[in-house]
Amino acid sequence: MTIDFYYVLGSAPCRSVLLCAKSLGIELNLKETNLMAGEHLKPEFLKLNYQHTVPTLVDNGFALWESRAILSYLVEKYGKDDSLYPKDPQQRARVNQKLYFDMGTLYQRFAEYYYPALFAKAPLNPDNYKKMEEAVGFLNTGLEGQKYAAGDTLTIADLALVATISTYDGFKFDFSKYPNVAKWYETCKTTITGYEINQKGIDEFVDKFYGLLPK
Ligand SMILES: N[C@@H](CCC(=O)N[C@@H](CS)C(=O)NCC(=O)O)C(=O)O
Repeated sequence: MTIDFYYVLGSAPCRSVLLCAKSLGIELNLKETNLMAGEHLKPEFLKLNYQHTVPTLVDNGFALWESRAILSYLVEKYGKDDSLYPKDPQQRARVNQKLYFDMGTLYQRFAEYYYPALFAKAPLNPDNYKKMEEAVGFLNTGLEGQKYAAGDTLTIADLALVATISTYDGFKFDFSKYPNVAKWYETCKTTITGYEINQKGIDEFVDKFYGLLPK
């Protein structure tokens, strides 16, 4: 059995999948993909993923992209139990809610604030920073009275969210006004199997991009 994994270590969605593989004890056949060199636009990659994004997983011929879909697939296919992605409909709904929040709000707002400056030399828009703060505030409220994002046990929602929150952290977001997020982030760092891989990716992302921000 070979599971090919096309990825960039600095990318948040790729890091969440790497964490999931560590938690499940699955070995991925790592295929680092150089986006700057356009490797994701080559015909052989487009045959796997016409949307040309990383992460892309190819499990014995089955190609899948969209990191959160990959996370749930890996747990359903390879998890020894359902703890990372509970089968109970309401527990699963809570996990899905956080995954959609991560994709559509938390990560999206980071991208809306920073990407125009990083990739199009546009000025930073303070209104969009407020939106990022609001999103972290939502996460903070949701974490009240619980250890992890979707309840008291670690799920794939935490893996996706910690990849995003650590990206905020790499770009020096101040979590002091969000104590539940700060506490949960520390819990994630110490309880997620193989967390170091996420840190390594963040360091790479920050090294490459933080210096490009307008002064
Ligand atoms: N929602 C997607 C986002 C994937 C994504 O946009 N990946 C970026 C790298 S972080 C990429 O591959 N960009 C190249 C492109 O879109 O051509 C996911 O979670 O997998």
